[in-house]
Amino acid sequence: MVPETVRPVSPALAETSLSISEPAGEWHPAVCPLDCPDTCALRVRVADGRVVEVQGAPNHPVTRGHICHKVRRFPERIHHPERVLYPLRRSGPKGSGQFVRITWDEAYAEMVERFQAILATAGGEAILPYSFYGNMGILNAEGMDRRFFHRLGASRLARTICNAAGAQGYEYTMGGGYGTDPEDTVHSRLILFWGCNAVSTNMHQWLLALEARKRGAQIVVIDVHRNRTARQADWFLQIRPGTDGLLALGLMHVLIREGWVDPSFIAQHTTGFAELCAAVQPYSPELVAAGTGLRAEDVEHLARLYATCTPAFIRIGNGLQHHRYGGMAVRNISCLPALTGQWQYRGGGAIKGNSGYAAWNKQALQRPDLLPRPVRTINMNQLGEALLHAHPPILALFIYNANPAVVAPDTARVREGLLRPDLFTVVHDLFITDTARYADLLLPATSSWENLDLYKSYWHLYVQLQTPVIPPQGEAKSNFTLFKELAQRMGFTDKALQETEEEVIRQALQSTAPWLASVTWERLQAERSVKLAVDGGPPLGKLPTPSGNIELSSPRMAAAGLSPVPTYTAVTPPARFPLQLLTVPNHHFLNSTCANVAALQQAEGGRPYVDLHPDDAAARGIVSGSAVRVWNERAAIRLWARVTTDVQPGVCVCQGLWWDDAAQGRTAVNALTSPELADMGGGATFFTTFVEVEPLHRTDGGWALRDERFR
Ligand SMILES: Nc1nc2c(c(=O)[nH]1)N[C@H]1C(S)=C(S)[C@@H](COP(=O)(O)OP(=O)(O)OC[C@H]3O[C@@H](n4cnc5c(=O)[nH]c(N)nc54)[C@H](O)[C@@H]3O)O[C@H]1N2
Ligand SMILES: Nc1nc2c(c(=O)[nH]1)N[C@H]1C(S)=C(S)[C@@H](COP(=O)(O)OP(=O)(O)OC[C@H]3O[C@@H](n4cnc5c(=O)[nH]c(N)nc54)[C@H](O)[C@@H]3O)O[C@H]1N2
Ligand code: SF4
Ligand SMILES: [Mo]
Repeated sequence: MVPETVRPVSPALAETSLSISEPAGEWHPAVCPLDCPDTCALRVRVADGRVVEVQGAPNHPVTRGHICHKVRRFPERIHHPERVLYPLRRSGPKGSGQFVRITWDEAYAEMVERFQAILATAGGEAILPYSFYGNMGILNAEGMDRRFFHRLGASRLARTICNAAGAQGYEYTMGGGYGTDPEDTVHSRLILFWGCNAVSTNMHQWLLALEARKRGAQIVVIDVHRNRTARQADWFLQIRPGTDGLLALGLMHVLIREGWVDPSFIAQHTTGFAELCAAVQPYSPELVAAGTGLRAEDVEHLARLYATCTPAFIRIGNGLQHHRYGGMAVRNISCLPALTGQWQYRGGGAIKGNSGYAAWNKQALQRPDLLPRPVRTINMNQLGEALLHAHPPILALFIYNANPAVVAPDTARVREGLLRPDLFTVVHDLFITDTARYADLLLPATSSWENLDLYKSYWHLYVQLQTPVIPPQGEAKSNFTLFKELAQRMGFTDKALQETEEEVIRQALQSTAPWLASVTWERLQAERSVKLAVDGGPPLGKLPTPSGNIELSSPRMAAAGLSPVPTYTAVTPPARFPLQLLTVPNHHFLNSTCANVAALQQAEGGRPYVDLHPDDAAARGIVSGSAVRVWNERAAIRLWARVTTDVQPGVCVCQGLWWDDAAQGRTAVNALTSPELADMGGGATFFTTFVEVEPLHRTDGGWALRDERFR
């Protein structure tokens, strides 16, 4: 199949670099498809049908020619020798990764037969789609796939693994994903990176902060470990994990006590200020210091900075909400800009996520009306439990855009579920990931640059169009094409399952959201990147909260059984597992994507490390560079120790979602993480995980791993 349109780059994004000899090939505009807030505008050079070079689009107002190492290395990923190029059927035991090549006809026939048998005997709910945002394009991540599974009557999936708790916490206050225009943050005078490792995870926000710093801004980082961002901050506050909600209460306490609030903004744009004042009254800096591990004077000083450096901007990261009470932590922080009226100033305010503005017409895009009857919803954070114990049982699992055997919490249980002999598992991916190893059918996926798609960012305010720059590799198919063809084979005749990419995009753009008014198919074709019509940030007075205002006290929270005003709940480690394990993203992978690119593995030190404080290491006889066993009630895994004061006593940090490595006897770190749900939104609590660590010694029989003691 030849892509619909393979066009050279438009002049606006092309701006050829001044190299002495012109490199071979043609530049094409592209969009970074990864689940990263920056959603960069790219230009990619294609020579002899292969992507050979990737650069940031020089003229894009946010990308401005800069991109990360991961995506510079994308040619290696796209043309990786291990890419899956043909449909495969399992030929060995589940999990073995042994497959034989089959045709698409055979693959479709098998899926149709299995799905129809399940529909006839158990009903559609016995089929579960499992997907996330391996590719952020709406057609491939939440378009034709959703239509297909709705029509099938499959169980629905609550896609909660990333930001569900924090997004809900923010939503209670602000009504949705409405924050500051990041381009305005060059005007900020104080930038707080709060649980956000922007240097690695949101590099253009970091570049904007550097520009603000040149104009006099201060950069403050609040994090549990000295990450790459903290190293470059003007002030780094090292906080105990999961205590951010308490710090926010302390800041509000000081702001209100000192009268450092904006009464007219509060009166005009908020509700519940009196209730908030009563709620924060007990949280003195001394009390907050005791819980957060900070000093009382630091709490006072931060409050003073926040009150006096206007505009002040808070980048609320994802890290602080991957905790048991992560929803409330974000809820508390999201009240701060309202107290000092920061939303009035260009460069003031906060960003948790900006997805609210590009509000596609979701009904038109995903067509939930195709569901033949109401069905259950399964929380993706509890995939293991669902595969092992759901009633009625899940008989077929269809995984795409995701790698749950590595990224989901409690992967030992996920894998136990994937081993079920009676489970029919289809995986659609570009690689034989750890998840794909368990597939009965493994289908080859195109990379995003082989497809047409539409992208928004959950941080900046541009909507971008991708047209294919290379043809589908091998026999790979996009998610869009796969589900459309599968629908046809299933005998579904609905028009919604036959539409073209352009038709679906046009429908998604038929939205009542005013910010999308500027975005049309025609403009996207001509300009590639179109800015949303956001005028000065959140729609104050017309927020989609019940009152239309910023809700400092939220009746909806009370109705949901939560405290209507900011509050804090402490979590204490169990005596048996005294170390809190934070398994955070690393610099060179994107979740588990890119973890199979050798150069990027090397850049991360070649293997996964666990950072331990010298006191914790000494107490356990652990030295830097040695193999250690990290375990809890769920699993035991091997990692390598790095002894460093970048972490606090009682905390260990392991960066990056590495795949299994049989040679090193290593399993993915999520075997250890908690499948408990957060306080809000059914969110994940990866970081409320407690472990013990001990040295591992090489024995004649290999590494001594004594799992059986603890299982
Ligand atoms: N290089 C790279 N970039 C990425 C990703 C990646 O894997 N690699 N992943 C992408 C995705 S899907 C997402 S959601 C974003 C996530 O990116 P961020 O929003 O930056 O969130 P995290 O990296 O999960 O965590 C950020 C920081 O929070 C800290 N943290 C953990 N617990 C706490 C706490 O209790 N309090 C405080 N204050 N800090 C805490 C962690 O130590 C970490 O340094 O990044 C995206 N970009
Ligand atoms: N311990 C711990 N676990 C975490 C996190 C953490 O911080 N700590 N972070 C969590 C977060 S924030 C997130 S968002 C999740 C991310 O979890 P996932 O969304 O599962 O992310 P990836 O690991 O990047 O896996 C995406 C997969 O999609 C595939 N893919 C890419 N493009 C396409 C396509 O067009 N079609 C198909 N069919 N497949 C495609 C890729 O090859 C890759 O295997 O992980 C979560 N897991
Ligand atoms: S991963 Fe993020 S920073 Fe890197 S190119 Fe993609 S959008 Fe840009
Ligand atoms: Mo995420």
